[in-house]
Amino acid sequence: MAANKFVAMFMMCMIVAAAMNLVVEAGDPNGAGTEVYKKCFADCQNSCQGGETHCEMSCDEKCDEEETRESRNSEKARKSLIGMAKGTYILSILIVFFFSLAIVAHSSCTYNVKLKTGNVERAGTDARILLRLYDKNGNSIDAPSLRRYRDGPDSRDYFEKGQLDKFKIPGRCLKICKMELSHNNGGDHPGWYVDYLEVTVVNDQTGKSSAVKRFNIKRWLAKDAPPYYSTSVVKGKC
Ligand SMILES: [Ca+2]
Repeated sequence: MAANKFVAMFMMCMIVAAAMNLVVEAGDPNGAGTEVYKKCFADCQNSCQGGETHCEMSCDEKCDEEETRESRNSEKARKSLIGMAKGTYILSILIVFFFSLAIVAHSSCTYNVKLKTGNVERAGTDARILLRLYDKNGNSIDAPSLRRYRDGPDSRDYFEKGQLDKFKIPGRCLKICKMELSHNNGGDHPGWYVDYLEVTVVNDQTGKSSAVKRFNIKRWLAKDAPPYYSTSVVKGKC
């Protein structure tokens, strides 16, 4: 959902910056000058000594100059404000741009793993399970003790006969095409019959989920079981 927040923030920055621009543009550059003229003329007439016509003419001339001067000053201030608003506008766009770059650079994912132990005699194991998920470039997400990433209660007995166990592994975002599953051959009856493993990758920033990637295993990971006599398996082609 972070992407939606990002878009909302971006839109808000654009609106605020545009509004600032509009407010400044809408300001009347002559408004201040006209008020100045009126006040100046009134003051001037009050203090003027001489004939009415003489006073009007001299006050008009004097206040006209003052009005022009004031107009020039307010036009300068207006231009400076427009400059600032445009600066803010560009700055807000730059901030949002670099913020989005940072999000992309630090995108993280959660790997939701479902693991099905086969429904055959002594299929379960208490051995320590290791899972590695690979992308086509050989980059991997490693879970050296899968139980540690359990998506369920600690009290549950994982990797038992016929069970579907769930795990959540955090890591950087990769497109998974291969997996390696193995165990340390520890505990009583360590031999383990694995049915299948499924992975779904969820992007933590966008909340978007990949398609389910399923690896059918259907074999023993055991030192004493044919045909492999091995506690590790690699599945998937990249
Ligand atoms: Ca077993």
